[in-house]
Amino acid sequence: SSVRDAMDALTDLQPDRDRITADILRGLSSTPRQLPSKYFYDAHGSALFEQITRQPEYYPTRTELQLLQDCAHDIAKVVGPRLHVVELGSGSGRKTELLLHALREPVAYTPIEISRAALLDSITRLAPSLPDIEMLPVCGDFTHPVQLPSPQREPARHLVFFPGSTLGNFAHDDAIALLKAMRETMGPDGMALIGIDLHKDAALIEAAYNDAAGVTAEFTLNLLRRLNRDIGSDFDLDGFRHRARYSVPRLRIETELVSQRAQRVHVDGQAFEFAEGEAMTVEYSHKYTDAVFARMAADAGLQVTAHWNATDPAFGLRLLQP
Ligand code: AVJ
Repeated sequence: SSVRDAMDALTDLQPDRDRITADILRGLSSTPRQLPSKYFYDAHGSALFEQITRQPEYYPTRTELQLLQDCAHDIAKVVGPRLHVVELGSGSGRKTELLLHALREPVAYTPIEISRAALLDSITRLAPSLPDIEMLPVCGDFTHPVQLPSPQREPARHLVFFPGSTLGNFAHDDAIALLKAMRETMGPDGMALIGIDLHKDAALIEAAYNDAAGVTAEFTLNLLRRLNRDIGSDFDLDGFRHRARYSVPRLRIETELVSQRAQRVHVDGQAFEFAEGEAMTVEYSHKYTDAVFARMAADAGLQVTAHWNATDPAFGLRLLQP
C-alpha cells in the first residue's frame, strides 16, 4: 500500500473515555488494587517505551531483534508464502519490518495497536518500503474481539505475530484466554509466532525494569498522567513511586505504584483512599520456562511446532499451531 491507502484503510476502535473509566474504576475497587497496563500506551507512553528499549539494562528488545534477524530466513521457510500477518500490539513495528522483508510474497499486514500515534508512525515508516503488502491497520485494544479486515488478494493463511513477550503482561488465565482468541483468529490452518522472555538470573531481570536513567519509572508514572488527562482523574504524580520486583516463585516482574502518603484520589466523582505505603499493581511481566509455556499453549488448544532461542540473555520465539 501507499501511506495514503494505508491511512484510508485504518479501522478506529480506540477505547473511549467511558471504557477507560470503567476499567479504572474496576481496578481501583478491587483488593489489592490493580490497573491494566494497556493504558500505559498513549503517545507519550509509546515514546517512553521506545526509550526503554534503548536502555542498556533492558535486554528483551535488542535480544529479540537480533534473534529475528538471525532466524528470519528459517522462519520464512517454515511458515510459507502469501501470508496475512496479524500483529497484536505492534508498537513501532521494528520487528515486523524484519519479518515482512524476510517472508515470501506476504499479502497483507494488519497491525492492531492501542496507541494511535505509534500505529500511524509505524505505518508511515513501513508502507513505503513494503509497497506490495496491503496495510490494513486497526487502532484498538487487541483483548477485545476485532473483526479482521479482508485483503483484496486471498492469503494462503494467517500468521498471528505477537513478539516482545507482551504475552507476559497477562495473568495466567488471561494469557490462556488470549491464546484461545489467537487460535480463533488464525483459523485451523493458521499459525502464531510468539516472543517470550525466558526465566533467568533474577538480578538481570530486575535491572531491566529499574533502569538507572529512570525511564521505566517515568513510563510507569505516565499511566497516571494520561488518566488525569483522558478521564479527568486527579492522581498526584509526586504522591506515587515506581517499584518493580521479580517474584521467583511466580516467574514475573510485578510493577507497582506505591502511595507515598495517605491520600485521596477522585475518578468520575468517586473518591478512593490510599494508605501510606499502599501498593497498586500496574503491570506483570511474566518470564517463561519451556514447560510452563508449552502447558499454557496446550490449555489453549495449541502446540509448539517450532522454536528459536537466543542465549545469554535467554529469549525465545515459538511457532504455535492448532
Ligand atoms: C510490553 C512486554 C514489551 O513487559 O517487558 C517494559 C513493557 N514495561 N518495561 C515488558 C515494559 C516496563 C514490556 N512489553
